[in-house]
Amino acid sequence: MNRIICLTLLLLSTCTLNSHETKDQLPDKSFQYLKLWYKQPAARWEESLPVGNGRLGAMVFGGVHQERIQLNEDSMWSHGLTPQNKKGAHKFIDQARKLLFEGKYHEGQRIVQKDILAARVAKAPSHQTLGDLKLNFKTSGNYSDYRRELDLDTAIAGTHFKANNIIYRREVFSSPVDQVMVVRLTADTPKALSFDITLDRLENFTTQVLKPDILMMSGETAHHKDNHGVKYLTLLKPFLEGGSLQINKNILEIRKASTVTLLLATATDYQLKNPSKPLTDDLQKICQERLKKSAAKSYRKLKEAHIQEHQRLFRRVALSLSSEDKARMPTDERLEAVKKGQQDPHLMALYFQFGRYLLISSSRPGSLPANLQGLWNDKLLAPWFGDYHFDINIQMNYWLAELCNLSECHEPYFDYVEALRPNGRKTAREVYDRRGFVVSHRSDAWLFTATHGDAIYGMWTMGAAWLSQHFMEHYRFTGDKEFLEKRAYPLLKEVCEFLIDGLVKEPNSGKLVSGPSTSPENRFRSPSGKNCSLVMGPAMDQQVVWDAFTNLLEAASELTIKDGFIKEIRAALKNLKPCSIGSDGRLLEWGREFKEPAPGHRHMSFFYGLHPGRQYNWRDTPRMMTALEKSLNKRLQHGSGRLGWSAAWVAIFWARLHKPEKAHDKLISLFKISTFPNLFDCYNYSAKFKPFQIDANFGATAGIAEMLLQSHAGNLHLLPALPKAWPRGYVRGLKARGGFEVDIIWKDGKLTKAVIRSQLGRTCHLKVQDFSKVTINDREYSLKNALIEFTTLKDKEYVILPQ
Ligand code: FUC
Repeated sequence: MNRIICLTLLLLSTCTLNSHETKDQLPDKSFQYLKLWYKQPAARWEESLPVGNGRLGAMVFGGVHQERIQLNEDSMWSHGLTPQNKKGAHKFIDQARKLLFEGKYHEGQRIVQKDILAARVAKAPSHQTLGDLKLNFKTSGNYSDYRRELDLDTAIAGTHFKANNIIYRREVFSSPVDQVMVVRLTADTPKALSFDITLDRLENFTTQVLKPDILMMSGETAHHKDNHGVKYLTLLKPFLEGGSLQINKNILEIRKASTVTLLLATATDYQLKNPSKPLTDDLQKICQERLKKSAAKSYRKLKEAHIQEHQRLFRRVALSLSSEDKARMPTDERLEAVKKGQQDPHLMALYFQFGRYLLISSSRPGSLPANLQGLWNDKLLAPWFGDYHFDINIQMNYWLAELCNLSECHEPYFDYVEALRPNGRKTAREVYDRRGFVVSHRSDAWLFTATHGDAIYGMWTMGAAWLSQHFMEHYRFTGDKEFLEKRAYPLLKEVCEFLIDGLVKEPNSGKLVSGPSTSPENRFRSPSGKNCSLVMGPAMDQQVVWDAFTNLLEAASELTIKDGFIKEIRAALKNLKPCSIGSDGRLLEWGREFKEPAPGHRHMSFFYGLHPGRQYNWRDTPRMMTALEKSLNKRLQHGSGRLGWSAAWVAIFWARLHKPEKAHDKLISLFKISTFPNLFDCYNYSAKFKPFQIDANFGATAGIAEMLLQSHAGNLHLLPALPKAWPRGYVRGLKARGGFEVDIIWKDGKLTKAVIRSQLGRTCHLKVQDFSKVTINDREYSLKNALIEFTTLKDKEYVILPQ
């Protein structure tokens, strides 16, 4: 019996993880069950299956007589008008502040709307589909033995079926190594493949054949002849074993081939460093070179390289929440069963790994960050333009990156935030007359930063500070000092410059507050009976400022920087107005008691300090935690947390509040009302048009990780919110702050073993509930208040066994 079979049997019999297996990366048993699969072709886009290499993506339909492969490229952005800075707006800020301090909310908001906020633009640019690759087969009639799947472990979408007694197979993947999409068609009978190949788009494209056998589609993004944006070019070349290829106008006709491999390459003239200056590279040459290099390799080699690179990231984390018996059922049927109330913890594990798969596939070094649809969009005008929203959405896309051991996939986010800075500095100066940099509540590939739109969402300047949090978190997880010094610190500093220049003393308390600002995208009823959205010092602003200042101070201490600016920040932090609790025990979203016209609003911005911040936890701020819990219950009673990302965020709040059942219920409700058959998040299930929005996929993945491991409160907390529905299981390879990689095994709802690999050699503060003693590498330790502290050596492994 070989080693792999031995291991598989061992795992099957014990269902626990052998810690020594982690290092040499032998496949974990759970990986073979990580497939989304279906018994029928996709009838609509939300049933098709995504592949992507960060930049080049596709949705695969798996049709029998026609295969549709809807293509995407991350920089396919139309252009058009973008909001412009309202220069000199700062002259009106004091006036608005005074009115808000005096309780004249409506009047203050009027000034902001008129004199500070720039206008929204009509016909905003959008991320666009790259087009469709269609394979029209010369077949008709019945078929059987159909199966379509997405293997998360290999990142290959496969289809097979039987027709006229012939078994047909297809594989599609987008290679991060060779930068080409590969489509492979085979049949178990020679000469069985006859089909026509077309490449087209909804508009603005030309398809032609470059003789002898390359299909070329090129053009410029635009929408109904407006909004001209990037230029793009796509080449497709088929490689035949047997059979013939003919050209019929813009169609490649393949007849009687035995095996066909299609290679597709695409390029655009977009450049992130300076989007207003398109690249002048020869797009056709770039694509031709990619095709040439890939064609020099065999299909097996292309596939092997692709799988290896995917698994380098994907296999770092394994999760098992139950036996995998349900994996024998098609994914859509399992989802339906969960909707009807059946338990299926493995579907949760599949969903978790799908979230990791989606990040790997839509965000790799060099690509643009995952947008509102990640990378996958079949429209010219995507929902919310497929843009980057900074008041929750893009940040949620990346909450899993560090936790789930995908630090590299965070890179495009960092590049993008840095690319926003030049415009952001201009906005800080021109609009606010302040140092540092600021962004608006949203931007896109064109990097505009002007504060604009309606006060309810637009008058909010915390976006850059929230974005900067990820830079510090990246350092906390990885300990990458060079990143801290060269990238995180300079950015945090500029963010804090903008923030500190905008703090003013509240007349009554003398404490520092930020504003005018909103609590995105909510409103309150002012004492005069009008719905308003602006105050001085809303809870979220105060929490974001606290977070940014403490991040900067921590970074400065790591880098031993002690300059005047650091002193200034420390002093301002001391005098920053803390959030307050209202007469009914809830945290005050607006810093004062108001009637709430939308008590079940989807945004819960004033929970920032609970998550993604780290201001509040049960040990240090129990009063605030109780207040947040009350606020959350009230919000949920009124219907909050139903829409995709909102539900995912609520699940994380419950995890951080250590309420496992409630966190689990929220995840189940996400399955019940907010998940398409292909497991994509359906943002608004009750709307007529139900848009796909990827943030909840990513947010819920982070939520599942937060239920198993937390490290934001200064200790490494094992199983902080383990629900009854997951009585036994294991997770391998989650990451914790301080540079720890963690495996956890549990049974009957209790920890049985953990393995901590110390990557930086830092002291580990471990929290383990339910036990008074543990052994660490065979040495016995007593726990005080469930806590234990032990020193670690870099690259050493620590086995924790509860006694
Ligand atoms: C935010 C949210 C909306 C939506 C949009 C893309 O503005 O308020 O719900 O998710 O982003």
